[in-house]
This record gives sequence, structure tokens and C-alpha cells, in this order.
Amino acid sequence: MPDQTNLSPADAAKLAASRAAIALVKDGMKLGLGTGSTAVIMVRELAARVKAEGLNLRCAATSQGTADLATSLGLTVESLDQIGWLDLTIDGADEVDPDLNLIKGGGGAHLREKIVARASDRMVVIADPAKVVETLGAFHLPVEVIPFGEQVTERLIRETLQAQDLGKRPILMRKRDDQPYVTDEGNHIFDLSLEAIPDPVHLARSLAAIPGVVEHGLFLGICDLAIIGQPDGNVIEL
Ligand code: ABF
Repeated sequence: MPDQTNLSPADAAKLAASRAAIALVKDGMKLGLGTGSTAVIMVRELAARVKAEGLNLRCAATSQGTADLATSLGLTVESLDQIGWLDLTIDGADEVDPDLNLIKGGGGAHLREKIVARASDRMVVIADPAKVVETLGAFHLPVEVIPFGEQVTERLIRETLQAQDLGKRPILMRKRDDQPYVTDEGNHIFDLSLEAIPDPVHLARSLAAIPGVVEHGLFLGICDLAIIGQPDGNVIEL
């Protein structure tokens, strides 16, 4: 297991949050596993605990990357439909506000992450202190779109933003190696630079109403607990 003293402050905070979240896991649970660098630390710690204590867990992953990692570490990974419903999902976030609203999707997995989170009795976010904000929006808001007609979808997103006085900032198609980034579901992502989102509920509803939008990265009223790790190993719960 990693020694907290050898880690960067951010990684030490992620480890502290991960350990606190894993303490919530009980034998026999059905678990949702998140995506991202914090979730990677959490999955490694979880696998170590499962091995040490012989826990019997069933896990559903929020991305192929997490499924591969968890399987390689000996965790039992099944599809969400095989498991049906989850007791607890532990996932990272890009931003957390004081009401436990989130921006997710910087890692490109927010569609599966939202499905898994909504299929869970409890959704716990693990994060380092840099993720805590007063108002969502400094981090770009990811919007997953179907490739068919995506220029029309971009235009409709732009009109939606303009109607909410959010229209002056760029909308960028996410790229990898100069090609459109492709999600696990074969879709593309527009990243919306908004600076601040004064009315996340209104924006979430409007984006969800655009036909080519598959899912946006606003997670509102979904997170039950945010565990914010500190570099010294302590945690703060929101
Ligand atoms: C996932 O990974 C995301 O929804 C979020 O975009 C990202 C957070 O990554 P990290 O833990 O690397 O900051 O949880």
C-alpha cells in the first residue's frame, strides 16, 4: 500500500479520501466503481482490502478502463444489468459545490458514471481540496453528443447558452491526437467553458432537452456525501 509521506500533496489527499470511502464498504455489498485518477487510487486500496479481509463484493465499473484495472487486481466486475442495483458508488469529481452538486466528465466517462450513480442507494464522491468550489463552472462542462448532426447540436447548445447569458465563452470539441475524442459509448464530447453556472438546474434541464445531447456533466442532487481528503491524511466530509 502507498505510504502517504511519499506522495504529492494532491495524491496524499486522494488516498485519504479513498481510504475513508472504503471504510464504508461492507462484506456482500454491490459497488459502483468510478473513473479518474482518484478512483484509480480508490480501486487499488479497495482491492488490497478485499484481499486482506476476504470480502465478497460484486462491482460494476463506470468505464472500460476502470473495469480492466479492477479485474486485473482481482475484483469481481460484472455489468450493471447483471448486478441490477448497487448499494454504494464511489467516484471522483471535477468540482463539488456546498450543496453536493457536481461537475463530472473531465475523464470522459460521465454518461456511464451518471447511470451507475443513479442506480445506487448511496453515491459518495472522493476528491482532493482543489475540487471544492462555491459555484460550479470554472471547470469546463462536458456534454456528450451523438456524432450524427453534431454541428446542429453544437448550434443548439450555443443558442441555449446565449438564452441564459452564458454564450460568450468557447465550446470546444474534445480531441485526442487531433481526432475527436470517442467515449466508451462511441460518442463525442463538447467542453463548455462557462466560468460560472449561476443556475445549474436551469442549464441542466435545457441541455438535456436538446435531441443530440446524450448526457451532460452536471450531477445535481445525485451525490449523498463528499469526502474531501487532506494532504495530512485527514478528511473533511461535506
Ligand atoms: C471522474 O474522473 C470524472 O467524472 C471526473 O471527470 C474525473 C475526476 O478525475 P480525477 O480524480 O483524476 O481528478 O471521476
